[in-house]
Amino acid sequence: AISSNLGYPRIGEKREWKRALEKFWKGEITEAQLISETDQIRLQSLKKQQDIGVDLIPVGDFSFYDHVLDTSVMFGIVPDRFNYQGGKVDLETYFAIARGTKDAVASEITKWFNTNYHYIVPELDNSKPTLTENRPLTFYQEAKEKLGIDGKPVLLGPITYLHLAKGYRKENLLELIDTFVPLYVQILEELQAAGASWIQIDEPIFGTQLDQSILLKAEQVYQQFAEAAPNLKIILQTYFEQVIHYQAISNFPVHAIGLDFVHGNTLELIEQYGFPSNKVLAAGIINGRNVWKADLEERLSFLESIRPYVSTDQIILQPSSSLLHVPVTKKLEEKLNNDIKAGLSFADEKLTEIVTLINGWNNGKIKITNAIKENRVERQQFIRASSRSNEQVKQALATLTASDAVRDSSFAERIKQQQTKLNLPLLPTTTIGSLPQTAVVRQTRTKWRKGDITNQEYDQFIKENIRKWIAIQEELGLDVLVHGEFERTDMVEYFGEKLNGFDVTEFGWVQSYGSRCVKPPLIYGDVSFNKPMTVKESVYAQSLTKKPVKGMLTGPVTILNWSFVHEDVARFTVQNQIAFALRKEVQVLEENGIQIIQVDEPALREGLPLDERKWKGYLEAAVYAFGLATSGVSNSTQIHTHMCYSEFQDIYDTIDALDADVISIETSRSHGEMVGSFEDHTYDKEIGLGVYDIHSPRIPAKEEILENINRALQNISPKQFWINPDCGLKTRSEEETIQALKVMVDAAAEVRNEKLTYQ
Ligand code: THG
Ligand code: ZN
Repeated sequence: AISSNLGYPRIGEKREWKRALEKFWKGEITEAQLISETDQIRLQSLKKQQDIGVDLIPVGDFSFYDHVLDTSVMFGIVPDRFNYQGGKVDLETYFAIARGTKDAVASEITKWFNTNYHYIVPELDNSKPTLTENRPLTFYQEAKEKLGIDGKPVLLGPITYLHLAKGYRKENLLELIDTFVPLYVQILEELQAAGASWIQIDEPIFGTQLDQSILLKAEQVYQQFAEAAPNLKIILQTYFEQVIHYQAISNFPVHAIGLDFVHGNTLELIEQYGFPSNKVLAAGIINGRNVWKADLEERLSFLESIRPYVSTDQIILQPSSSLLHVPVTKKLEEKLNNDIKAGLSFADEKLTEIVTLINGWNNGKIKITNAIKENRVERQQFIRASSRSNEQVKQALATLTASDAVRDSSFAERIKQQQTKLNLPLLPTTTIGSLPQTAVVRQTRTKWRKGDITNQEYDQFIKENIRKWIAIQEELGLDVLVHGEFERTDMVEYFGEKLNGFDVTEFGWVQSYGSRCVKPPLIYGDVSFNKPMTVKESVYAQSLTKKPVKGMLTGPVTILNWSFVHEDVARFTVQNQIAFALRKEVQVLEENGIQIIQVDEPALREGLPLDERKWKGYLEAAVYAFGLATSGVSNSTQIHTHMCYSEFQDIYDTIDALDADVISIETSRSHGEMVGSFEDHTYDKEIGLGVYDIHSPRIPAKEEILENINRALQNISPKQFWINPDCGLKTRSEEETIQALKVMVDAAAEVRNEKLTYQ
């Protein structure tokens, strides 16, 4: 067996990549400097993989922004508005597509399968694909010349690439695939001529449901690839899920099939249908999506269960997916508790695990090496750490039943009591939660974290911001106010720092989109409520005004989805533990006079499993957890939730089942579509749809907002409708925010008067 990697993080150990990019965008370094800095990061990463002893090292996985965009520009797919004239796409155009210019809006970004990584959606429209550069070849030659690495170029496959693209009609997909085949063929031929031995062609789309016609086409395509470059060992690589059409794919005429043995039940597929004796199995057996140390002895015995179907020399051991989704190395973490650190494994450590497995297994006989013994000792140190277990929480959860996750009364009854208490006008106005985080806010937080200012000074600073913005919101005439979340950076990290069972890292960054990164908290043990997390700020804000101030929490589904969760209990159990802790927070807010509590679930839709057969279980668990978090309050306390733009139709019943009194949905970039979905469904609870796009620095015109409101009111009763902007005000300036909200409040007043007159 040999070892392989599918992709390495781009960002560098200390996010050097991000820093270089952002400096370049600000004009602080030249293009040549950007290139030289990123060359260095890339070569260091290759060198590290070489030193660890990885046999097949991926090349061409590097990107200046996103690998889907890299694929687009390689094929000359550039939207007309960027005035592309043919030939190699320069960096300026590349970044213009990703980030927009003052004359042309950026291409859309969207989530990469079920991960937290976002790619740039290819816009095919009428573009004619051509090969503008052989990217995999460039990177193959670089690694060979500079480091003597016979790398494995990585290429996004045509079936997946075209499924992710937009700007064509579904019925033309098969023909469209044919127009790309000659370009792929040229890439493969040139790689073969340059002496490459392997190529990894990524097709994660095979983890989703596909039509028979696509599968047949895909088989023909790979037949053409194999014929074009017979000496190139093609690995058809899938990941993130067990493949749905295993029988079809395992017979594709390629050298190797890459399968994810961590997510889904791939072993069962092999046991049922076998594995072709003329192919190599690239087995993803180390989790590429999580940060916990694998149990290597368990992995070895897992390999033994694959052995009846594949001979030892027919196997490649590798992570389940690219390591893009995990941080680079744990070696920099100096503040973490030792027991927790012992249980961690980031990208470098995962590659070491693979090499250790190879040494322990290679000749087909399991040999317990020193490295495997060490793995056992360190894992036990983590597993047995006393801080991980909380019997009280386990017992409390064990006694819960379905009725613990539902409100006391129906919505019809609750809303009457809430109206009496809140006395809100028709079409109430509010915002989603965060208010502008100025440079001063961010600098002050950094100073506080470094210990340059005291807790008291920091608290005082946050209070001043809250006071300032409560006054602004009153002045604007908003009906339901927010405290502004000045105390929070990333919302998940904020809760992660405060709940038991969580910890946060110093350098555990992963790329989210472009140069933007997130630092997911670690959930290392049973989760429980420690002390109030948001009460101080909410209560202070409420003390300044007679209008209701919303309490602001992040929901259990989102906290789970955006964290690295340990693997020894089921995810849904951890989700319920988080929900149970939030339930306590919700109750404490209520006890302290907060009458409206918003529990956001922006990640609910994006966490849907790739395999539709798993949707039902996922959604039922989500509804239960949300209910557990929010049902502990009296009827007269109003529960809100918020979701970011999502293909709402897919989860309509779930949104209804969450039973939130009010939901707000980010919509303004697709207002018509979203509103239209209310024609087909009756929704009886209250709802706010973003009435202007906060992502644009332009102040919206009143007419524009009126149009959005009136369009919504064609399908939604004014008695149910709330008026709010989209989420994300924290990224806007104070000036812009105030001006835009003023227009929104004006527009709301105008519609309100009309409706009252006609009633
Ligand atoms: N939190 C978490 N995950 C998320 C989001 C989130 N995943 C999906 C979505 N939101 C991703 N969106 C963003 C938006 C902004 C940033 C990252 C992801 C961002 N990050 C700063 C950066 O990279 O400069 C981090 C700065 C810092 O704290 O040092 O701007 O909201 N968990
Ligand atoms: Zn949102």
